[in-house]
Parts: sequence; structure tokens; C-alpha cells
Amino acid sequence: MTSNGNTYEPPKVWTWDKDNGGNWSSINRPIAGATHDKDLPRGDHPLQLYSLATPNGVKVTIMLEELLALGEKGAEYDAFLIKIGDGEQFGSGFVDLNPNSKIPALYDKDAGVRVFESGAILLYLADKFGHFLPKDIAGRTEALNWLFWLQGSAPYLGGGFGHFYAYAPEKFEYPINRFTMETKRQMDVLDRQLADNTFVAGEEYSVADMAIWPWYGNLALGKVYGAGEFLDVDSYKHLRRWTDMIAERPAVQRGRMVNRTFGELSEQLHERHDASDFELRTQDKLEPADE
Ligand SMILES: N[C@@H](CCC(=O)N[C@@H](CS)C(=O)NCC(=O)O)C(=O)O
Repeated sequence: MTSNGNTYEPPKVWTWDKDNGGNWSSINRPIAGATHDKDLPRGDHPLQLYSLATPNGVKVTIMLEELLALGEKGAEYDAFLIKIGDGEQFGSGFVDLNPNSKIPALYDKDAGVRVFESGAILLYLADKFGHFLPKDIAGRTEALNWLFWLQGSAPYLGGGFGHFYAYAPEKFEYPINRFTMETKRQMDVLDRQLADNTFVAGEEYSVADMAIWPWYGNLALGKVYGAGEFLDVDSYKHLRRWTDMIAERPAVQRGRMVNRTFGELSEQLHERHDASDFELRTQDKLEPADE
């Protein structure tokens, strides 16, 4: 028996309880594949992004805005909204792009290439445009070390800590302890790395920073899961120094607005098809009929 008095005994064979509670129980399923036929919209630009401004989505829109800020016109993109709470990731068009049914997914029209997994999208764009990954093998490897670190670590933060601290139907002590310990350990890993390095992978701003900031930067600001005090985020000083530095980048400020459906209306750009959309089409400026 745990300290919660939970006496659950797993049955011989697991069966799906559709109503298991928790914030995401309506969309979680134990099977893959499409639930309905739905083509994806296509815009005019070379890159088509289907996403939502969760940390995994924001990684990619930061990268695209950074590439555009460097003058890479081929990085122009249409960002379409995928409402995961409404199950749009299970439409047939989206599943064709990403059989894993999770945002973000990218389609490169010129190359005829689909890219899914946010880390793979960052790597694809870095290679395609030749930016944000050091050119030398040692520097590139260090940046990839941290990119893969993020892809492996963030599920403990989101699916582990965030789920049990914020989303589960009850507060269970054992998993909250287990994932809090891991989350704090991860923050300490970053804090130590950033004590000796300007950016996560050294002295160059890279895809590693773009991947890690939406997760651990927001965590360091106490903005995710309402857990700032619980995790004592202010004690990670170097992580905070880096978080604030990245947050000041104009491309980061734009990237975090794209496909955003929560927070201040002036920071929500549900779909992005043109650079002017940041000025003209945020939710505070749209007529109710356009929403
Ligand atoms: N490893 C994936 C994770 C993507 C992911 O978990 N996406 C979430 C939103 S942050 C999602 O689409 N969830 C919908 C679902 O699980 O049905 C990546 O990095 O792209």
C-alpha cells in the first residue's frame, strides 16, 4: 500500500478505461492511426507547419523566425493550427504527415519531404539552411548532445512531473516525488552547464537553446504547471540568466506567439502566413467573425 492508500492490483491483461479521468483522457488512446478523414490545408510558402504553441511546437516556430531574421527567404512558412484538445492530430491528412499523431509536423513542399518529431524538424532546418548548428564536428556534436538530451528529458518533465503535479485526477505522492526529483536534477544539469557556457552547447546560439528554452526556460520562470515555488526555480541562477537572455531575442518573442491559443490576446497568432501577421492578425486585432 502506498501513502495514498492505493491498493491497485494490475489485472492479467490491461484493458482501456476510456474515462480514466485526468485532463487529457478524452484524447488519449492506446491505438494509433486516423480517427477521421480530413485533408490538411496548404498555403503558398515552401514550408507548411501544422502545430500548436506548446513547448514542442514553439521550438520550431522560434527556429523558423530565427532563420527568417537571418534573411533566409526559403524559410517562409505557413503555420496552421492543430487543436489537439479537439483531436485534430488524428485527422487522416495529419496522420499521413506524422503517424505518431503529435504536433509539430512539417511539410517541405519544394523537397516533397515530411518531417515529424520536433528535434528532427530542428535538425532538418539547420541542415537545410546551414544555420544554428556549429560547422565543426566537435561543436555540431555538442549541440546535438543537448538537442537529444532535451528530446529524452522533456517527457519526464511534461509527461511525468507535469502530468502528475497538474493534470492527474488526484495528487499521488509517489509519482510526484519521483518526477520532481528528476525534474530538479535536470534543472541542475542545465544550471551547471550554463555556469560555464553562454549558451547551452557552448559559445554559439544553436538548435539546442531553441529546443530547451520553451521547456526549461518557461519552467525557470515558474510559468509551467504553476510549480515555480514548489520546484524552487529561483535557485537555478545560471539557468535563469540564460532564460532571460534567450527571451529577449525578437525571433523568440515572435516564435512563441505562433499557433498560440492561450494567454494575452495580443500574444496569440493562431495562424501565421506572413510576417505582417504579427502586427495585423493577433487575436486582439481580429474581428470576432475571423476567429
Ligand atoms: N516527441 C514529440 C512529442 C510531441 C508531443 O508530445 N506533442 C504533443 C503536444 S506538446 C501532442 O501533440 N499531443 C497530442 C496527443 O498526444 O494526442 C516531439 O518532440 O515532437
